[in-house]
Amino acid sequence: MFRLYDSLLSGNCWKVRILLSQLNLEYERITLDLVRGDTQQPDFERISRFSRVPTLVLEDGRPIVESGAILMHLAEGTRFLPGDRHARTEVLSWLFFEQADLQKAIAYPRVYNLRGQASQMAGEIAYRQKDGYSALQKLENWIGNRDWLVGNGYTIADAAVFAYVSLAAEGGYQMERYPGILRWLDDVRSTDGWVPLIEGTAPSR
Ligand SMILES: N[C@@H](CCC(=O)N[C@@H](CS)C(=O)NCC(=O)O)C(=O)O
Repeated sequence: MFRLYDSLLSGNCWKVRILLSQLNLEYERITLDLVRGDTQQPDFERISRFSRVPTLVLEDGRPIVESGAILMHLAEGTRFLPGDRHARTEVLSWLFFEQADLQKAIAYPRVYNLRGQASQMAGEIAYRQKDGYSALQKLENWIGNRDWLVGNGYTIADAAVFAYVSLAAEGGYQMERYPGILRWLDDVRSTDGWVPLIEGTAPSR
């Protein structure tokens, strides 16, 4: 069975759990406490070379780090990753764009808000949001006249970009500016096997 090291509120971990569920794969879930410093413990550092979650341990014991790499590995040979070379490369483009332009721009303001540090970190939040709004506008321009990010169906590109973009309001982003994104987020939530960030809760909007 796969083993997934994750944390409760991480969007990077959530995208992996969404795909594991959509592929109907069983896995052991080990939820680390980041505030307590679980990722810095020597036992975990031996498993995860970047000392971060998500880390997926395969059935043969080999670990995979980086959420995008985990998604690529799990989706290989399934309908969630196209076989066509150009389409696969388009999927990769979205995985890179999500990590470079969206993820931190959303995650940092979100964490400051969740930890009640919004006023203390106002300058940093504004700096991150400037980049984040620019990336969200690029996403809106693309998805505003398409159903899915790549080709005609849902792929891991959608799962990867969905996670943090759907949490952007928690980072103080005014998402009503982006009707195309909001429609697409709902479409992702409606895909078979989709799971919420926290089990048993309604999707947050
Ligand atoms: N690029 C990485 C980012 C992973 C990441 O930032 N993980 C955070 C939680 S979202 C983490 O483990 N932080 C704990 C730490 O850095 O000690 C990915 O996509 O997997």
